[in-house]
Amino acid sequence: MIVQFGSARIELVLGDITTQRVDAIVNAANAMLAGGGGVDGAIHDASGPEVMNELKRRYPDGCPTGSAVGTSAGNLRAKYIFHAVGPIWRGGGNQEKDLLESAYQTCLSLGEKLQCRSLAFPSISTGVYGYPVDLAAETALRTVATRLEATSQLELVKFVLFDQGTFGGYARVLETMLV
Ligand code: AR6
Repeated sequence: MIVQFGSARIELVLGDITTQRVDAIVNAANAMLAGGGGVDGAIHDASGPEVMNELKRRYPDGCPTGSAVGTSAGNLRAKYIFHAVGPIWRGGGNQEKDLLESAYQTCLSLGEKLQCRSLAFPSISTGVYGYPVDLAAETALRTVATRLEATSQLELVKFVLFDQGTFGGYARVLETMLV
């Protein structure tokens, strides 16, 4: 599913983010930048150990929730990895929405600063961190679409969704944004 926003497009893909051909791949990391399971584990496995070494060297204090930091991409086809820290879902009354939006905004800013033309996001926070997919999709897609419509040299933002349920959740939200 591909939708145009301004001069850029948002594409939803069912698949594995580590194999995407884009300028930057976004990781769903934790605040310690310590690696883990899910998409974080897959990205570190595929990129190789130099990415973790770079994280430890450049960001020894980790990264606050709602922000992101950039590294090189090791063995991946991308130029950069943006390690974004989404919020843990605690019922919705603990600034989860603002923190999730801020994680996406930081990645978009990094992409613009590094003159990326294409970015790939996973569904940040909806795995181990428990954020409901429909709510996360709403925030993710609206944040990206608004930014693309306003000012951006980005040409393509892909959401690479790992399972059919997550893909369906994002597709339903994107459809509501067409009208
Ligand atoms: N490509 C794309 N999406 C993937 C992949 C992949 N290869 N593998 C899993 N996903 P999660 P979170 C999906 O748990 O909720 C880690 O341990 C997955 O199905 O990876 O932000 C970190 O170190 C789900 O839809 O991230 C943190 O401690 C989505 O990616 C914590 O988990 C996000 O699930 C972060 O939790």
